[in-house]
Amino acid sequence: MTTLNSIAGQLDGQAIELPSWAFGNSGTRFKVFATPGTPRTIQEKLADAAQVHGVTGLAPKVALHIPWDKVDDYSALREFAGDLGVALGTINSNTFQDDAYKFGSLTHADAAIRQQAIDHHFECIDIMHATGSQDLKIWLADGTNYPGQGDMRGRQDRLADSLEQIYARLGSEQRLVLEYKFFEPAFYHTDVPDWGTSYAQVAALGDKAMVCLDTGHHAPGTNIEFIVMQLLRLGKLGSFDFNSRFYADDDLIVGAADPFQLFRIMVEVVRGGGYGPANQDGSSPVAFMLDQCHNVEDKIPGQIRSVLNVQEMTARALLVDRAALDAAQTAGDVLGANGILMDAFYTDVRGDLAAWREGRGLPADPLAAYAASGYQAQIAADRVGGTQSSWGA
Ligand code: PSV
Ligand code: MN
Ligand code: MN
Repeated sequence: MTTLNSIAGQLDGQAIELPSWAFGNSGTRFKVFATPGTPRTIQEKLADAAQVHGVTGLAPKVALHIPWDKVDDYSALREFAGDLGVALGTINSNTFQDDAYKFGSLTHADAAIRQQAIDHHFECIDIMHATGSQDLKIWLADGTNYPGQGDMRGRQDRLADSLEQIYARLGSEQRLVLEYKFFEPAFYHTDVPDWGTSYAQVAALGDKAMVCLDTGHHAPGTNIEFIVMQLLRLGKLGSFDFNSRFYADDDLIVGAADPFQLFRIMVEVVRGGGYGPANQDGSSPVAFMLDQCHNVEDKIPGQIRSVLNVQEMTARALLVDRAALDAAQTAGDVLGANGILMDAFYTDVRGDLAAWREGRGLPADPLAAYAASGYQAQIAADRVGGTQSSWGA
């Protein structure tokens, strides 16, 4: 049996990017609950994200959503983040909140609106140069609600053309990741509904275009780890948006709804070479990001819980005795092979990870350390007045 000691080194350097929007108020279409201390600016969101990194050592980057996190000077924002001990990460474009995009953005039949959406992505690439970000993440709300409403083929062709123009603007170190989602906000057809469509679109672009897999964007019962395996096999898994779901795109804390699924995903990530330091040819490994909203729980502890969940399942995945598993699989030992996987899954790594943290100057219990820090009371007292930032604001 592999012990945590033998894989501890592989946990060093694990980085899970936090979404800036997880720190703002969010809710459902019924109610957005205000929480005392909610950031009013992107600078305050960065300060909160730095708290998560400070107690876990796992979250050195923060993803921005444009225009939610729009500022005048991105180089200054980069410096501000650096002073807090974090860096700016993925830039997320947003073509889902303007009236102009009611019938689509990069797929729109009207050339002027399509150009507006392309120009927005050019602006995002300019921002990436200033922030030092590697990835431009594109998620499109494009789709239709009724059969016959749009020409699905024409929309796919226009999407390919739009992406080609955006791709051509990328710097040599920059990547484009295309996120898929099977439904919502469109309910009849979505223009990038599945990994196959995303793969087909990015494969036509080139090496710097990859697929983004959001764990909440699949139909119930989908074998997500199979998709992870296939995309890694094809060299096209660029990034994860981690979260968990019970029903639709719930955006709950990763690993909360189905820890076993997170484990199975991480097993395939490790198996497929998607985990670890940058590849020797300089290409990046898979980027791990959270895409969550905290509707009723405190946001900073919610993010701390999330990155710890990812670390725990990564550790358990690294504990899988690969040689024994290969042998059992080859021998057709069905229950033996399954037992080897389950042994790793059922290993409680929490005590060992607390020791791992202490060995690196981090608190053994990050949630307790955050609670004891007084930060939550401080921001609740300080951040009065102004407009609390919320999802989409
Ligand atoms: C869409 O549901 C999505 O997962 C995309 O990643 C967006 O950018 C994000 O949510 C916004 O929260
Ligand atoms: Mn997402
Ligand atoms: Mn989503």
